[in-house]
Order: sequence, then structure tokens, then C-alpha cells
Amino acid sequence: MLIKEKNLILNSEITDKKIFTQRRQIIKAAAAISVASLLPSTSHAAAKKYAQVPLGPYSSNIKTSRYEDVANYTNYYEFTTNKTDSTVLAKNLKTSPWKVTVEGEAEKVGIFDLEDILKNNPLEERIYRFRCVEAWSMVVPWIGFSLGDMLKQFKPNSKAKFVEFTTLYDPESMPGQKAKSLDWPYVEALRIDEAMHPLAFLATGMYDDDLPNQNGAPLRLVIPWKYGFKSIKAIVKIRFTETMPVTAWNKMAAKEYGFYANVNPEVPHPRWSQSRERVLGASIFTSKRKTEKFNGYGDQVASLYSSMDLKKYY
Ligand SMILES: Nc1nc2c(c(=O)[nH]1)N[C@H]1C(S)=C(S)[C@@H](COP(=O)(O)O)O[C@H]1N2
Ligand SMILES: [Mo]
Repeated sequence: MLIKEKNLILNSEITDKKIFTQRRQIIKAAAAISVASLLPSTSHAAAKKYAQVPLGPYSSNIKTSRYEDVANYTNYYEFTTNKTDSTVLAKNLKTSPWKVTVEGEAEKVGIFDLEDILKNNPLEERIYRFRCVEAWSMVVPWIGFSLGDMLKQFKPNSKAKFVEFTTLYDPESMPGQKAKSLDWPYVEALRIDEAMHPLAFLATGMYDDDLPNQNGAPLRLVIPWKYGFKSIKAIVKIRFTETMPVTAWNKMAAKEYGFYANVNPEVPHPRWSQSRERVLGASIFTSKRKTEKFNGYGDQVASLYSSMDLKKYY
């Protein structure tokens, strides 16, 4: 069940799930052969954990980035401010068991095992564009579930106007937290109607496997129409609030990192243009891609902001 989003897809980018899966199976088979040739004949390549997870109806029908590019070029200040070393530095983060505290304006508050949350939220795959505020981008096949469907299970009350997310604070396992690169812990938030939008997603995996630690295991937000810093990693707390939460990047530099942070090529960052983006993995000779308003998801999300002046910096 695919929704073809005509305006945001270039023909050359279209692959349907079948071709995508076949291609991956061919790649998987090829990998199995090359590994098999080195191993005793009893070995076989294990199928990826989430290979059978269905592609959800809100998935974008576009070609994905290479796994290697997505997994080895990350922003994760809890470990380091450089893009490559989190792959190694985050290796030993203990992501299981994992608990999520739910607080604030809701009926069902408490401390929940991620395992139990997963039992109530069937997994699906969503291929989404992802655009960092630093003007690079990628396309990721996430595995996870609808944020809104999960939030409703906690029965937010009528005072719940915003929802706030907090990352684990543990400087022993997250050595970047010993530096003052941000005022820890990392906090992000959404207006409740943004959080309830069907595109808002919580990821537990990518590329048919668990999330690598450096990409935010075991639970991260994915908000495809907003700059990447909204998509907070390693979430340990969810809090429903009546007033707009103070978020980490906004507190650090409000003029550079707005609360809304909707992708908008017409509104430059104070220090650089947002009109184009460097696609991860593209050669340096490839011209940059034009950034789309709401990262290409305007048809679905623009109505959330009908009362706001989108030329303004939020
Ligand atoms: N806790 C936490 N979440 C975070 C970040 C971070 O440093 N810490 N970086 C953000 C930024 S700036 C981006 S662009 C994305 C990057 O996601 P990726 O590393 O999986 O590509 O994660 C976001 N979530
Ligand atoms: Mo980012």
C-alpha cells in the first residue's frame, strides 16, 4: 500500500518496494556467496532481523542512501562533536533493557519497559528524507512505529499542548557529556498536533536491522519535515506539557535553532543558506540537491502551520 507523492519524487528516484527488496535480496545473496566461499559449508548468512517488516503507507517512494554513509556520518554530541567517531565511541552504550519515563499532562504516566511499548506498537518501515540544519541530507529506511499512535496510549489530557523528549544522561557511557558542547541532557519537543501527525515517527531500527547505537538506539524520533536536530536520539523520557518546553539547541542559540525548525529553503540559517543540500554519499562533482520546503512533505504538513508566517524564522 504505497502513497505516491507525485510532487516530491523525481522519476529517476523511483524504486518500488519490490525492486528495493529484490535489489537488497540480490545484494544479500551476493554477500552470502562471498562470505560462504570463505567459511565451512554449513554456514549461511542470517536474514536481517526486520526483513519481513511491511513498508508503511506513509513511506516515501525514493531511493535510499547507502547504509555505510548513514551509519558512519552522524551527529551525536553525547559522544563527540565530530561526525565519524560515534560509530566506535557509542559501541558499548547499553541499550537493553531500556526504560522510558512518561510524565506530565496524561492519564497513564509511569516508567515503562521499551519491550512492553514495542508489544503495543507494531513495526513498519518508513523511507524518509532527512535534512540536517547543516545542509547535508540522506534518505533512510527506518524501522519503527507511529509517534502519535504511541502517545495516545498514555492518554494525554486537554492541557497537553506540547510533548518533550529527553535523551539519556550518563557521562560515564556518553563521554561527550563531560564537555560543555550543550547544556545536558539533550531535550527536544514538538507541539502536540505536530507529534500526532501521521508522519511523525519513532525509530528502533534502520535497513531491516536494529538501530546502530550511533544512530540513536534503542529509540529515537524521526520528524522528516524538520531539521535533523529535532530528531532526538536515545529517548528516556517523554513529558506532556501545557507550555512550550525549553529545548537544548534553542536554549544554546535561539537565533540559529528555532523551536519549529521546519525545513525551509527560503529562510537562511544566520550563517549559511538553506537553499541547497549536499547529499550524503554523492561525489564532490555532483551538484547539490535543491532543498524542498518542509523537506518535500509540505502537502501533508503545511496545514499545521497555516496561521504562521513561514518567511519568519522560528
Ligand atoms: N541526543 C541527541 N540526539 C540528536 C543529536 C545529538 O547530538 N544528540 N544530533 C541531532 C542532529 S543535529 C542530527 S542531524 C541527527 C542526526 O541523526 P543521524 O546521526 O542518525 O544521522 O540527530 C539529531 N539527534
Ligand atoms: Mo543536524
